Amino acid sequence: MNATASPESATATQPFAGLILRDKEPENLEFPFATLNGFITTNEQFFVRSHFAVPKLDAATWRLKLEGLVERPCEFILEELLKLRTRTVAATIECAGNNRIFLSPKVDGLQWELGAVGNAEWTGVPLAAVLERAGVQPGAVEVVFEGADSGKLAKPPSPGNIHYAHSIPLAKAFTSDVLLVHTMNGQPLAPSHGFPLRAVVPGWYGMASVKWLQRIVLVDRPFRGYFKTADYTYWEQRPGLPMQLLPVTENEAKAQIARPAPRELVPADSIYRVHGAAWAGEATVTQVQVSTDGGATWEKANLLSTPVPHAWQFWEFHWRTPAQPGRSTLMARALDSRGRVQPLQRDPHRGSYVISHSVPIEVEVSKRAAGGGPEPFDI
Ligand SMILES: Nc1nc2c(c(=O)[nH]1)N[C@H]1C(S)=C(S)[C@@H](COP(=O)(O)O)O[C@H]1N2
Ligand SMILES: [Mo]
Repeated sequence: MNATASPESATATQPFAGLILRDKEPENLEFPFATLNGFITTNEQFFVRSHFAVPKLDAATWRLKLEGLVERPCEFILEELLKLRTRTVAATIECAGNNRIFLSPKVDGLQWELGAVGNAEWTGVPLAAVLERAGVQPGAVEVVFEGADSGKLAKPPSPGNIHYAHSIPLAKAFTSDVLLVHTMNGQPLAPSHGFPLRAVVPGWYGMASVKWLQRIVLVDRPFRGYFKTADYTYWEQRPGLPMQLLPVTENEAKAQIARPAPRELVPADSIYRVHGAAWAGEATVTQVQVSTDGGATWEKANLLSTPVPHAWQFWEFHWRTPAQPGRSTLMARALDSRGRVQPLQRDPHRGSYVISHSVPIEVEVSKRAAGGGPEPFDI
C-alpha cells in the first residue's frame, strides 16, 4: 500500500493485495500461482480457505482443551504452549478443491484455479508431545481437531450451527511433522490462518489442518462430523470392492505449471523457460514430465533441488516454441516414490474434490510476445 493512501482508500480494506478474491464472506483468497518465485510462500501471499467468519480470539482468554480417551484431560493457555519445545517444518498445504475451475462440466464450490496451494515454514509443538503429556487411553483410534469458528451451512443436509472440525488417525497424529502451529514463516499466525493455534498435517489436503484450534478429542471410532462425511468426500472404485464414499485424506501426486500462465502470450520460435512446482503428499516426487502437444508426447523436466519431505519441489523445462503462431497446450505430470503417475484424465466419480489430474494449460504462441521466459527464481 502506498504511504499516502488514506485509511478509507480501497487498498486499506484489502489486506491481501495480490491475492485473487474467490469469496468475500467468508473470505477466501487464492495465490496467483503464475507469480510463484520462491520455495516459501509469504504470509501475505498464502491462500485463505475458510468456511465461516474468522473467529475473534483473544490470546489472553483462549484455551486449548484436550479430552476424550486421555488419561489426564487438560487445558492449555497460550503462554504454556509457547514455552514447549518447538519443531519447524516446511510443508505444502493444498486445498482439496484446488484446480476446480478446470472441471467440465462445472461443479459447485469455490472456483479455484491453480493457487489454492502454498508452502510455508511452520513452527509449533509436535502433537505427539501434547498427546504423550495427556496419556492416550487404549482404544483411541483418532484425534479430532475442533476449530473455534462456527456457523450454519447452506448446503443440505445441514445439522444447524456447527464448528469446523476434522480428524486424523492416531498413527498419523504421532508422526513427528504433525504440529500444533503458532508461528508461520517466523511470524505469529495471522487471524485468517488460525491465530493463535492451528493444526498442520503435512501430506494431507488442507481440510485436516484445522485453524483456530480450541479442542482436541481422542475417540474410539472414526469421527463422522460434517466435514468428514457430508463434505470433503469423494467416490472411489478400489479393486475388488463396490464403489465407496471416502473422506479426503492424503495428497495425490501433482505437478503444476506456474509459467506460462493459462492464456499467456508466448514468443514464437524461441526458448521459453516453463517452470512450476510438484508435490506428492507423504511420498516424494521422483520425476516431472512436460508435454507441449496436449499430452501426445512427454519429456523430462529438471528438478531444481533435493526434495524436502512434505514440501513442494520446483522444476523447469526449456521449451523450444513453435516457429508459427497458434495455440499450444502444455501439461505437466508428476511421478512419485510410491509409483504413482499423475493421471491425464479426471476420474468422474470424484465429484468436486481431489482434482489431481494433469490440467491442460493453453497458451497463444505469438510473434508479438516479448522474448524470453522469466528469470530463474530463488529456490
Ligand atoms: N477451523 C477451520 N480450519 C480450517 C478451515 C476452516 O474453514 N475452519 N478450512 C480448512 C481448509 S479446507 C483448508 S484448505 C485450510 C486452509 O488453510 P489456510 O486458510 O491457512 O490456507 O484450512 C483448513 N482448516
Ligand atoms: Mo480446503
